[in-house]
Amino acid sequence: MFSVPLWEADAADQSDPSWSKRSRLFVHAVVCPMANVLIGLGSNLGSREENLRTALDLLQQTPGIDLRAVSRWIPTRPVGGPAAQPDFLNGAALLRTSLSPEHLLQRVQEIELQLGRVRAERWGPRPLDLDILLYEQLVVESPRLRIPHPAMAWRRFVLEPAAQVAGWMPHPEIGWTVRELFEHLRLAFPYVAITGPYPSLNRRLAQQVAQQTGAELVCVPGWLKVGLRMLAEKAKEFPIPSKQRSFLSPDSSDDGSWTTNMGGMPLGLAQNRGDCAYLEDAPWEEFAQPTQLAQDILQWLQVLIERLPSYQYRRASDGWVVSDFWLPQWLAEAAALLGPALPETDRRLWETLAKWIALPKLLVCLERQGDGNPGHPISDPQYLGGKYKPLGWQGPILRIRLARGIWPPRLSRAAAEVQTAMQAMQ
Ligand code: A4P
Ligand code: MG
Repeated sequence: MFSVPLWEADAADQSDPSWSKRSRLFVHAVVCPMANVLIGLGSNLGSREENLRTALDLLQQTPGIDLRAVSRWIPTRPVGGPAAQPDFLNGAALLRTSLSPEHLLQRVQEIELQLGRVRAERWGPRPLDLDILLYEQLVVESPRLRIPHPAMAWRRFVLEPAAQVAGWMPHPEIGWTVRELFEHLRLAFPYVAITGPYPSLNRRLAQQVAQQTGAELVCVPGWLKVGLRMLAEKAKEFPIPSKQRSFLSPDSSDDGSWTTNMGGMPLGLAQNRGDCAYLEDAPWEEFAQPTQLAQDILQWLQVLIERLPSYQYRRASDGWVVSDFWLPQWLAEAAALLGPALPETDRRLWETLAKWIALPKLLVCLERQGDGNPGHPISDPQYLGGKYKPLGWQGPILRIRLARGIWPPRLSRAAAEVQTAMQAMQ
């Protein structure tokens, strides 16, 4: 073991942009015994302040933990959980520790129990809740432990105190610092964009969320009608290779719609609904000729771009807006499909366009199990960001994984999750 850890040298200048990279290298090399850890604290039962103070004392007394900074306590309204539970007092602490993430979890759970925590229901009232928000630049995904804490990136009761003690700490998956996440939360337009590879599910979820929250609903058919109808019609002209025939066949019904058949589950592809036909339930990569399709998408997007200046995201009131699409994803999908064939003029046009598009406070990505992995990378906003930076997504993202098997899935759980996230952002 080094007597002067690499860590000490790096810690001296945390504003250095290369710092996070070096610290990541360092953690993986396990050279240094001390890691920076951000903890979130909350209490809404008993003597809240005393509970939080005792928790900090117990942490500080733990061998291998050095308490470096503590935020102010912030009173907050409960987010999620049973109705009428008491208000919380929240805070954050920065530690340096030699404990592994698993040992630290064990220790914080012991402290929660010592303070009378009973795990009765999720998000229920508790004398003490200790969450490990960040552990250096580690990403941990196990059944018992997830780091970064999956909801930290959009929760006000987490980010506000966290920014006081560890504003400089980068979120390893998003790439923004805690301070940048908090600024985004404070300043971004109150807009939630719902995306994912199945447009009809995006639409149903957006409708449910808008209904439950009173948010303004912005739907694809409302302003992309012409483009999508043309696209749907175009899709019908594609030659379909024989191996895909059973998967994509003209429907026998009068309206001329197509259906796909995935494992016996019929899915609409291009359906005529009155005067408005639109693509449905067909991820781009499943089309016979993705490159051709991408070029068509680009053409229709030109139409959209011409119409955009007349479209206003903002309305008179300051209420929430929820959309059943996230425009840059389509642009990025087209760009990713076309690769180097993407014309330079289009590239520049969209970079300009990207600056006009309201940045969602939260991007919700509906995923089916299997999406987002190498089999279906194109539906993943972060993958797209890697492929085509200006249109990719780097901000907070709520991924909702839909159960396998039931198709189309019920979306009430997903809608409740989005609603809780919206509550947490206020
Ligand atoms: N677990 C996984 N990852 C972690 C992590 N990074 N840190 C596991 C800590 N624990 C982690 O947690 C359930 C299980 O999560 C643990 O057994 C552990 O193995 P829990 O503390 O038993 O239950 P919980 O806290 O009810 O559930 P959860 O999902 O952790 O909820 P959160 O995210 O902690 O949110 N509103 C306000 N205003 N202020 C709050 O502090 N807190 C919550 C709880 C909800 N609403 C709130 C607040
Ligand atoms: Mg918890």
